[in-house]
Amino acid sequence: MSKLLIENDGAVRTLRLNRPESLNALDNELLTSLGRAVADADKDKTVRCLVITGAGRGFSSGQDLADVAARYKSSEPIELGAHLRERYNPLIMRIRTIEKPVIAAVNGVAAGAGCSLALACDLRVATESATFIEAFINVGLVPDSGSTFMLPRLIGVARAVDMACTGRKISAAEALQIGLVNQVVPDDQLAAAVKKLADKLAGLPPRAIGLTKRAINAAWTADLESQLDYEAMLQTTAGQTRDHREGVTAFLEKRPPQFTGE
Ligand code: LHQ
Repeated sequence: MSKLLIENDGAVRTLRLNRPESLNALDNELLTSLGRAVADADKDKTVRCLVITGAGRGFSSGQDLADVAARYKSSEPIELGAHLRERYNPLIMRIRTIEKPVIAAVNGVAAGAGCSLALACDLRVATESATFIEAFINVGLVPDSGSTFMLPRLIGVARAVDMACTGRKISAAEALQIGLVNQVVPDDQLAAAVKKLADKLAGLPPRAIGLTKRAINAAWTADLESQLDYEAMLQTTAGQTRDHREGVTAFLEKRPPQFTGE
């Protein structure tokens, strides 16, 4: 059985981490497959929205600690930076830069790099029983895979420090309250809620969505003046799409727009 299941439903592609016995711990094979699958979705014009979720009762428990166990049995110094640079960082960059919306459908615990993975997505829909744990501190590590970048931006510095330094478990209800997730739904309604959101996003003009994501990414590190200029530049591009023309024409003709991605 593949460690990553790829499912297509119209223009929505779902990537399902499939190691339920370890709550979808991330081993090298799964990380490689996930990176490839995001790159493939980027190239595939029929995909307009990507969903990342987990099989079984977990979203992802982060780095597979069994997969790296050998290092801890040896007296050699442990070097984790190379592992992050090679496996995690390119994946996180791919998710942030793919010009399509990426939804994390958080079906259970998201811990360590599994939490970072959820944070790297554009939107998070969680079940009522989902939890978020910046588990790194519990094993003597700093948050990685983008958590130190995403967390303070999503929930503010004080809350980010709380999560990162205590490693405490955040419930879905608290995650919603602090802005860590966009939506919380009953456990048995996750698939339906995610489908509704993903179909909505997939029906919107893809180029404008991609450029919006680019603008919001840039805003995190920009000053106002350069961001205003960047918006104007992106708007020049968006303004020249057929979808923009279609959106305005449809509005004036009082009919629903048909966006084609051109
Ligand atoms: C696991 C894991 C797991 C393997 C549960 N690995 N099997 C980057 C670079 C390189 C190295 C280090 O790390 C990093 C970044 C990171 O991600 S560091 C953080 C790594 N993750 C963790 O420390 C989380 C460890 N897991 C837990 O704390 C708990 O399992 C959580 C809170 C996620 C869930 O607790 P429970 O719901 O009580 O489930 P459980 O603990 O009983 O786990 C179920 C099974 O999954 C169990 O296996 P078993 O054979 O006993 O049923 C666990 O051993 C296995 N599992 N996480 N990361």
